[in-house]
Amino acid sequence: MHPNELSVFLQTLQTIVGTAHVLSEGDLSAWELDWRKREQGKALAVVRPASTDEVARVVQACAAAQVSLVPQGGNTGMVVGSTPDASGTQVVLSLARMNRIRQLDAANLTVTVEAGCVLQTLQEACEAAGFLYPLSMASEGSCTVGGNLGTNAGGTQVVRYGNTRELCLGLEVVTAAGEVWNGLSGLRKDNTGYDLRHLFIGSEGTLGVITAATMKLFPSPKSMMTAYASVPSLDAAVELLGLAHQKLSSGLTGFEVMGAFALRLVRKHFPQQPVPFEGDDPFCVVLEVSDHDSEAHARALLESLLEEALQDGCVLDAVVAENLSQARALWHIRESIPLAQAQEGLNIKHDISIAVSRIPDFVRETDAAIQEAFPGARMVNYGHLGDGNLHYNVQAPVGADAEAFLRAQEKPMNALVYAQVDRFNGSISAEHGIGSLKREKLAEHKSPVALGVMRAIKLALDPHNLMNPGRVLKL
Ligand code: FAD
Ligand code: 2HG
Ligand code: ZN
Repeated sequence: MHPNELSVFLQTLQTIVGTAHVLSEGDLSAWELDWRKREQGKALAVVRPASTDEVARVVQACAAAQVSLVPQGGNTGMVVGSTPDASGTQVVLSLARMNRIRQLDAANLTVTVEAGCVLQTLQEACEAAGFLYPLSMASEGSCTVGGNLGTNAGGTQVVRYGNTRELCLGLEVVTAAGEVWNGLSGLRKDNTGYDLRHLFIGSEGTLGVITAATMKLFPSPKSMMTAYASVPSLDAAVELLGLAHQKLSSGLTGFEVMGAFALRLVRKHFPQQPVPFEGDDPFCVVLEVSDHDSEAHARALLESLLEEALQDGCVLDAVVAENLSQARALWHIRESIPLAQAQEGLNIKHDISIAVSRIPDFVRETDAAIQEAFPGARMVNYGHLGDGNLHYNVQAPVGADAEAFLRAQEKPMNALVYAQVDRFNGSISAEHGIGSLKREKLAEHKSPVALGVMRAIKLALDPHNLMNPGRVLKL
């Protein structure tokens, strides 16, 4: 853009959102560098609107100047989707100031909230009103409702409540043309043609900007009880999951698995954090039961499940949290794994899903293939076993330079793992999305028919390719 044009464009943005909320100088790395530090981008400007109307006017101004936009929430995404590319020509549209909870409708069991509201803030506000907003993940202190919807985030409660898509009843969206679509109905039944909300959920900012959403609430359970168990194998973990479904039914609200090396990383990088069972059992699980009767009832259910599992041999040892702070500490072990991995150094991630029943075979075969092709590679295998989502991650061999390992081995490692995922009829992105990191892989692993339909939708809604271009799809 010519300097005069640029100055006029920035002035237009300043008129819309206020001078203080158009950042184009100084250290913008908080908006330009992705959480995993995979790519450092360069923004033309960071724009921080405070209302839906301001978002619409910013989008219109960008469209008029043919400037592309990157919607950003908490910038905790894992696939390089929320930061600008390195060209210095993209505007980062930060939704952080749009953080109001607009309405909590107790009778309708819904909450209408702006896109920039931090997930934990929403959880806490709902809890204070006697309701559960169940979406939960380790990034909840910074990720936002808009980012959760943009990525269709999963997290630790999917086994009972589903992912973000299943929690969403309505959206307010600013389209690529800068129009506002108000679809905040809060209806559980509405068969009036195509359900547009599902197009925008999981579209990673490539079709429009989500400015608000109406989300489902649930009555707060009387009690939530957490157990931590070591298991002799992944087969045993799957057996325990089956038993938990049988005995707890919809009371089972969390079921996470953690491999021995993932736990070793937590012990190494967070030595102050106690981790049960010093031995190196191959896997441990965190499981949670929610109960609408009483704490005693929840405890009895969980203890009876664990007794049976110990007798069957699918559990080697187990502890049940005595109180809320112990429960939090057990969950904290699981939630610390991505941070411990980051401390250990750059790593290769595979956020994959496979039918739960086939996960043990997948891991056995793929672990062996990796050890043969990449001797010494360290498997950081953990994740949301309850819904079939593994974080099948890889750390460089001991002593190897992590950056060099990543540069040389990420592509062949991805190829090996994703070929296995295809063989097992799984998905190469269970919950993190595609961003720019997995865009080439999507083209290789998704059916050409599906890709064609996706391209047609993108071009229909964003014909000038200004909404988060280069993410998800290559046009
Ligand atoms: P951002 O990172 O800012 O954006 C993510 C994508 O959404 C981008 O493509 C962006 O353009 C788009 N977007 C953001 N806001 C909007 C909007 N208003 N309208 C349209 N598009 C928008 N993810 C899981 O699914 N499950 C987990 O368990 C989980 N655990 C995590 C743990 C850690 C420690 C970390 C760092 C991340 C984790 N994540 C997890 C990934 C990440 O937190 C989620 O993807 C989260 O939903 C991103 O929210 P955000 O506000 O940070 O979005
Ligand atoms: C989690 O479940 C997140 O902890 C992050 O989805 C996964 O870092 C990862 O690979
Ligand atoms: Zn996850």
